[in-house]
Amino acid sequence: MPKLPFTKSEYEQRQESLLNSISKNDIVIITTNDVMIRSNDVNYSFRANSYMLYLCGWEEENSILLMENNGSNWIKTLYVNPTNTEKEIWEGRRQGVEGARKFWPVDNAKSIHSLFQDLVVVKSKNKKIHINQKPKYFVDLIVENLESRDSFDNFLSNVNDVNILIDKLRVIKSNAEIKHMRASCAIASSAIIQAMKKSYSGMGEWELQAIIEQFYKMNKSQTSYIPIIGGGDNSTILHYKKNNSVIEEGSLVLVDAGCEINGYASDITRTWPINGTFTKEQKEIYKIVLKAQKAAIESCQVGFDWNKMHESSVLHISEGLLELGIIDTDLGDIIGENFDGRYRDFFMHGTGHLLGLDVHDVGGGRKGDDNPGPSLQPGMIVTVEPGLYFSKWRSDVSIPDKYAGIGIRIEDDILITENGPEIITKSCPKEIEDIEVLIRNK
Ligand SMILES: [Mn+2]
Repeated sequence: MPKLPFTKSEYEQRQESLLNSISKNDIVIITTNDVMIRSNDVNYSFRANSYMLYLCGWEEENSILLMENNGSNWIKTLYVNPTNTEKEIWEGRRQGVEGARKFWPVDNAKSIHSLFQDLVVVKSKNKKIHINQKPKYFVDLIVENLESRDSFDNFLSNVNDVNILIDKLRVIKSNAEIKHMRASCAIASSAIIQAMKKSYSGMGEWELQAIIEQFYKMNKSQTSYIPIIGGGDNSTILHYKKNNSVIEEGSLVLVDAGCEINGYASDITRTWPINGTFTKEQKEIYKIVLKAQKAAIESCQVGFDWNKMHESSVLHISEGLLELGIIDTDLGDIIGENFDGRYRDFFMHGTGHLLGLDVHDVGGGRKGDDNPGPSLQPGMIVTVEPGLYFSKWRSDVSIPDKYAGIGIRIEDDILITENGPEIITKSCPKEIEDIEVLIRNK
């Protein structure tokens, strides 16, 4: 019997919460993701769409969840790949219609090949369709059945975006979701500790990546994004992922590497000296980022505006830049009127994001988003990750020589609770002394 990450009743609660805000005359369609080709017959590993995972935990490709009201009840039907011996010999066993109906939190299951005919009926009743996305496999399923020159857009014209309604639910994590998130954070924290312990001057960035990914695999987990392992000047590239350079003696290495448990992501960053001892300059910058990060975490209080954490970290980053003379002007100029001041030369990203089934989880809230975030509520999980980056190669800003090649980011995952912020990645050290002891006493 397949084991789903949540109880049937938890999935049903999520479905009901969504359907409460949908008219009984409408239908909801949740599609999963496309299978993406890597090279000829080789595909990228498939990951189901997060909305599909959230509403029913279905992980197979080429599937649709359709929810329609019959006048008194919402009927939830999963359209899936039917069993097919020939295909299963090559691609692996399928749950098929029977498995989906028996074990998944839906009322009914059908073959994906009958979806089109059912949609024709839906269309004839002129129902509005709320959908999460229109991936290629879904468009193809419809277009290949169209007889005339009718287009997909003509066929499915009465369509509405359902995501924002589900996002409101996904933003607040249930106790069971928090349990998966804690597990994900614990594995990622331990993996980074392993990487710190095995650090030595002259090792390859790829070796640290291998240590971390091995730890994930050994714990039946996987990366939630391509790890960033940047030694020396590579630590200043925000989304560096080549991970193919040697980490020279005296360099810092920035490691941003989260994992995934039952679809739930962790996202953690630590920066450390590869030889186990911070230089004076590395310490100076590290202390600024750490102070900013701690202040931002303190701003993760119930009811606080989302932007407060960014403002807290910007204040400390800016004060630090001023104190070290890296930006030589007044504090107001560095912070800027709308927090768009000169600090952005060296701290170019936001302070955090929501975390959940997606690493950059739904729910918005980041400055500049169309959907201004809600104030922080219990059950939200956010990252807090200020950084400072001084690239050697940049000519658009002036960087003191002694700081060139230093990139530092410190990132923890924070659960918002009535009792204040809870750091769920706290088992991973971030104090200078603790990191040094860990690397030197390996
Ligand atoms: Mn992050």
